[in-house]
Parts: sequence; C-alpha cells; structure tokens
Amino acid sequence: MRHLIAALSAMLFASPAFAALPEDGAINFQPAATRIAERIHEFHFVLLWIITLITALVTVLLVWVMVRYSSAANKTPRKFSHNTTVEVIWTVVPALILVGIASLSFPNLYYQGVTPNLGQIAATSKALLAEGKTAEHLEYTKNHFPDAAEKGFVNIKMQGNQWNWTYTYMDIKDDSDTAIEFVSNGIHKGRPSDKANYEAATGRTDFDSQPTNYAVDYPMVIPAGRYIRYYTAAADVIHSWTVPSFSVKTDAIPGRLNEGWFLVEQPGVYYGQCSELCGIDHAFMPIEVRVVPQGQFDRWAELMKAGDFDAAAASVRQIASIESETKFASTN
Ligand SMILES: [Cu+2]
Repeated sequence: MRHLIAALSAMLFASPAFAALPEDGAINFQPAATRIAERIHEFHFVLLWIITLITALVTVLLVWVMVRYSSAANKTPRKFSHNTTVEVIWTVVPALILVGIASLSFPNLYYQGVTPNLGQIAATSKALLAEGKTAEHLEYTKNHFPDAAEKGFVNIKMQGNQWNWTYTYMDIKDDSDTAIEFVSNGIHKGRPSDKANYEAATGRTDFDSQPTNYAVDYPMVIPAGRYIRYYTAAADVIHSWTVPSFSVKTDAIPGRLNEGWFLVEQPGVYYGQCSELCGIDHAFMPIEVRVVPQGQFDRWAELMKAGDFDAAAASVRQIASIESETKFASTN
C-alpha cells in the first residue's frame, strides 16, 4: 500500500510546477497568469505599435526638414510663421490618437478595478447558453469565469508590516471561530547568518535552491481557478502588494482598505515584492503565492486550522496538477 501511495505521489508530482520569476537578461513581461495580465499585455503591444509608428514618422519628418531646408539646399528661406491647416492637423490628429488609446485603456481599467459581480456572471452565462448564443458565450467566458463564479469568492486580506506580510483568510475559521492568519517572512535578508538561521528554524536544507529575495517561510496559498477577492491594509507605513505575472499591484495604506480581485488558472509558484519604498528592509519583504488545485488547498486549510503551520507549508511545497486533483485529495 505504501508503494502504491509513493507511486501515485510520484505520478501526481511528475509535472514540474510553473514558477513566475524575473530572469537575468530577459526583456518583456513575465508570462501572464491572469486574464487581467493578458489584457494589459495585449494593450501594451498595441501601444508599442502606436509609439513605434509615431517615432518613425517624426524621425522621417526631422530628417526631411534637415535635408530639404538646410541652408545649403534652401538659400533664401520664406518668412511666414503660421499655417492654419497644418496647425489644425497637428492638434486634431494627436487628440484622436489619445481618444483611441483611452477607448482601449478604460475597459481594461474597469475590468481590473471593479470587483466582479459573481451572481451576475453565472446568470449571464446561463442566459446566453439558454438562448443558444454559443459565440457570445465563448466571447463572454474569455473575460468571465462562470464555473468559478458559482463557487463564490475566496476572501483574503494582505496586511503590510515593516517588514513582512500578514495574510488573513476571513472565511476559513478554526474551532474557536478564529480566521486563519499568519505572517509570511522572506528567508533571505542579505545577511551571512540567513542560511544558518533558516536551517535552524525549519530543519530544511533547501536554502540555496530557493530564489534569492523571493522565497518566504509561509507562502500565501490560493486555489487555482477561483475568484480571489483581496483587501490590502498596512500596520505602519505604505506598502504595495505586487505580483507582476498577475498584473496586480495594490497599495497597502495605513487606515484604509483597498480592494481588488484576480483569478489564476494555472497552478504554480508566483513571486512578487513589496513595491512601495517602506523602510530599511523594503527589499526583504517578498511575496510568494502558491496556486494549488482546490483539493490541495483544502488540505492546506485544514492543517492551518489545526495550527500546524509547518505541515501546511510542507503540504504545498510540491504542487499537484489539476488533472490529479481528485486522486490527490483521496490519497492524502
Ligand atoms: Cu513594504
């Protein structure tokens, strides 16, 4: 039986978990892990085309003016200083370009900035299917996730502290009705003693294999394919909860709650850093998000409820694939 479980586990963990990290010498964004990020990347490439064409046009005009109207080619310049037609064109055309850019930008801002109404998403999806509008339904489900909407939000509060993050899962409560809450500390602090401290505290020997200035002791864990609604807050100064591959960056401000949402379909490990200069250890308050299948998330939550943070963190060190989720849940 033990061999069977071992074999099953090996099969479950056969596919390497995806990790979103910056790479040396790379250009461009980290791969998009949310629809929010995909939309922002698409918008970015439209802007890149526009800016490239404008730069090329201006360069051609400049070169043409320099050649055609140099003192050698144009010995007696004319003395006029206004041309109404040209002035109207160079005012109206850039204004139209800006209106065009805004019309592409505002829907993205709205999509990202307004927490979706899940009841409406489920209802709209059902209505489209009932009316047999398959094409519209396909288009709708590019930006909305009816299956996830049916399951509701996973609510998480991220609180920035000098210098770590506190994560609170308001809806997941233990027997004494206390929500799961834990502090997530970076394991690298730029000190020679970091490795020894880490090994002494955790009994683990994987310090060197973890990404420098990105790995934490207790990562944030979320289920794949679920709507995450988050709130950011701060205990002391302004921090910013940022994960580039999610295209999520929300300031954490003392005295107020900021709200946002995201949904990650692909299980994996996603890294970010505090992105608001917050004091001497600003560089050492990383964000590590482990996105796991629902079954693995539920098991993590059970361990957290029982107060066994180390076992919970160990249970998400390897990430099951979506296909193996059912098997995972039943063998553990
Ligand atoms: Cu900070």
